[in-house]
Amino acid sequence: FQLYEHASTVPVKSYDRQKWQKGYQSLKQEFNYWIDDIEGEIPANLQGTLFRNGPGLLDINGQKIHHPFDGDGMICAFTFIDGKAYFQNRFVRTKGFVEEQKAGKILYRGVFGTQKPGGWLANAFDLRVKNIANTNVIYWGKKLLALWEAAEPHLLNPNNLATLGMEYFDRVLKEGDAFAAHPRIDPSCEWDDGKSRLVNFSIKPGLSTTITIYELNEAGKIVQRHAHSVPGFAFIHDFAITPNYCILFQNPVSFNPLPFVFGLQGAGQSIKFNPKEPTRIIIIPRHSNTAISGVKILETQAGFVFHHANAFEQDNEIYIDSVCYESLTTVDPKSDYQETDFDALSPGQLWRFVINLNEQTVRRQMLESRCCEFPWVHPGKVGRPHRYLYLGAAHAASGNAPLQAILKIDQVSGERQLWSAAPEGFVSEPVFVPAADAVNEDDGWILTLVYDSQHHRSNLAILDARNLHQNPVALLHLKHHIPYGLHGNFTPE
Ligand code: 3ON
Ligand code: FE
Repeated sequence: FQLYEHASTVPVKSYDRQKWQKGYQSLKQEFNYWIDDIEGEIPANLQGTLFRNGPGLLDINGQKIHHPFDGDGMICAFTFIDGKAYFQNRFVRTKGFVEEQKAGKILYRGVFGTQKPGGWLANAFDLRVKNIANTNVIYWGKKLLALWEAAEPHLLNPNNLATLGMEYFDRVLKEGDAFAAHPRIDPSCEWDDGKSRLVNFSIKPGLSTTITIYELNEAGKIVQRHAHSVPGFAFIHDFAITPNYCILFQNPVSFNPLPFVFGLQGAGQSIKFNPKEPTRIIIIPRHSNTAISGVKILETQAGFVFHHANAFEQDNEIYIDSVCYESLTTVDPKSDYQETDFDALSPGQLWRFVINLNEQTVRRQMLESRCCEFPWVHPGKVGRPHRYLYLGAAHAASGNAPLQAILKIDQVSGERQLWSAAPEGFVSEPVFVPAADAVNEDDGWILTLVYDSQHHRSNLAILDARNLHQNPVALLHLKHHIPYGLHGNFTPE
């Protein structure tokens, strides 16, 4: 009996690692076609384009890259017109991509451990940065921009995804300047006549770190730029905004440049998490008329945050919901990312941090313990109190696992809705698109790419955000797979 009882409590895995791995194969071909293999029906009033970015190559002519975050950026576009969908994918023609494709071999080191062949001697003292343009893509001010946080944006043609060059915003950026991959769009900027603004940041790390904030108007022009120095090294991937503030998390990490400089490992692998030090929350006013004058830094428990869901101000406090890990997992130079032991890693979990500026305190509370990543809210709620949150999530309620489900959290009722693609499917970031005639905050669709490991191809799932757990409204079958990606945005234009 004991044996039987034991067996029944051992959870059956919702995924097979060998099947999960197959989603990390390069897609070398570039396509454009009308999607004709569709289950269900594309809503007729879903009009516009979903752009998304991610590593398209996991090898350079057979030479494996060390980690997907080092993969060359490949843009996918799904254009919805009158109930039909057109698909395109195209690599960003970065300098490094063009050179490496021509040479047929790895010519650049990557931040996450990709090395040129030939051992450490061949890599030592090569501190060049390959701008791989692989993290996000956004249409703003009539420009389609491919983003990678350690260098300048690439400008693309929104119609055919051709690379047009670098974007310097009327020379406000200088060659090699960073521009983060996580811009936020303030849907109505109080001191810009309620017009929308794109707010972004850049990081220049060192013994102290310079954080620069950029605000772009609807025409795509940088109308505000301010730089601030904070003590210590910082690795900051994302941030959040409210009408008055930018909020950045300086996770407790330190950087030892020597193994990177001497060719032993990538810069990102030389970042170490310090669990005994606090996370610092950096609050930067967006204009001069706020409750605080200048930058404020508050402390909370150690943790590592890549992504924030949203922030807002309420009763003189700042709320920020973020996906937090117990620590930062470093990418081991000897390890193979495809052999990741999910059970050995701590999951990302959703936390709420409440920052009291008057009392200079931070309190935090876990909102969701299920393993999750890639948080999204309604674009009209950015910087404002939101009711609903959408995340990629694990199929199982506990433990660390690949993302196979989309989770909707109702922060008013506490209700959860889960749509799962397990056991064969693996999801990506859920992009929320409001319906044109929306009344409620969840009137709209969730768009997510699902890798179908059984057929080795990807599908775009269109889910009704009001009833997320139901079958997709439409499932668009592509003719091929798309490697697991990072971020994207929908534009109704
Ligand atoms: O001093 C430098 C500061 C800096 C900005 C150090 C540095 C060279 C490491 C650096 C550059 C950082 C870069 C280029 C970061 C790029 C990150 C990236 C491409 C992706 C990050 C993704 C994060 C997450 C959480 C993805 C999760 C994915 C899943 C759960 C599904 O597969
Ligand atoms: Fe990100």
